[in-house]
Amino acid sequence: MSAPNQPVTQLLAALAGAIVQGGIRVVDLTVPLEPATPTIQLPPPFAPSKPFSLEEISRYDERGPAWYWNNIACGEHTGTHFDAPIHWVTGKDYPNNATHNIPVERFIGPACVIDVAAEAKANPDFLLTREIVEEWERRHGRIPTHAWVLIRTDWSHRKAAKEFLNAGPDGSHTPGFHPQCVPFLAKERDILGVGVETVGTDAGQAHGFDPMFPCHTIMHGSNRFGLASLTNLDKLPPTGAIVIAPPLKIINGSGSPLRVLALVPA
Ligand code: 23J
Ligand code: MN
Repeated sequence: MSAPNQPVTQLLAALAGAIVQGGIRVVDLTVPLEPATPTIQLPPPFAPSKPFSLEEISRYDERGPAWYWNNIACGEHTGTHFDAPIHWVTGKDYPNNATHNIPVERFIGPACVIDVAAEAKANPDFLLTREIVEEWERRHGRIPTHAWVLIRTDWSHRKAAKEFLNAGPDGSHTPGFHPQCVPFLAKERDILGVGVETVGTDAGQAHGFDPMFPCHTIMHGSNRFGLASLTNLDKLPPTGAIVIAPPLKIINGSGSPLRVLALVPA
């Protein structure tokens, strides 16, 4: 080992102390995983994703007298989950674009929380524009490099799947990103990725946008990530939190359910 970097050693000691003593609050941005956890519903002819399920292996019984455990099943994109660049055809040729080989430092970054809850309440098809992000920057400062940009819509307050998915005969009506906003965030602000409270990073009507599914198409086409079905974004400050979001190390995984934590000044 080389000589320890004294300022960084002190920084990490201070961080550990503040987590233990409460100067830093750890906020859980994860929704509970259960069979009722809503998953994206694609229209035919597209193949569906499995919901979450638990199958008991043993519970202190003849199948295992001293132990309880389960088999689990679900799609990679179930509940609070990570979208890797390889998830979309536009991101398929990047090196290190899957859950097992993305450099791990890219799972951790400063959080910029853009509050559009009032807009999403008034209009379920609300789309975040570049202009709104630039207005946010005038108030809170420029989005730093390698940030997680989290869109607070309060959509996670809709606990029932019907209200959360908000499907009509013409598909889902849930908020998301305007197509012109996504290249701005990915290329002009060099973010790690975006995080949303809805079932996917694209708006419910994004199948009809140009390009279709602009957040998936452009974010993953720029080697960036997505976090979907987040909650508790209303407990985060606009700036100053750190988000930690490492997916499972699935070989060639397109994403995975994960626990997302935010470190917040108390
Ligand atoms: C597959 C196809 C379309 C979409 C998605 C998945 C997601 O939103 C996802 O979970 O990545 S829009
Ligand atoms: Mn996904």
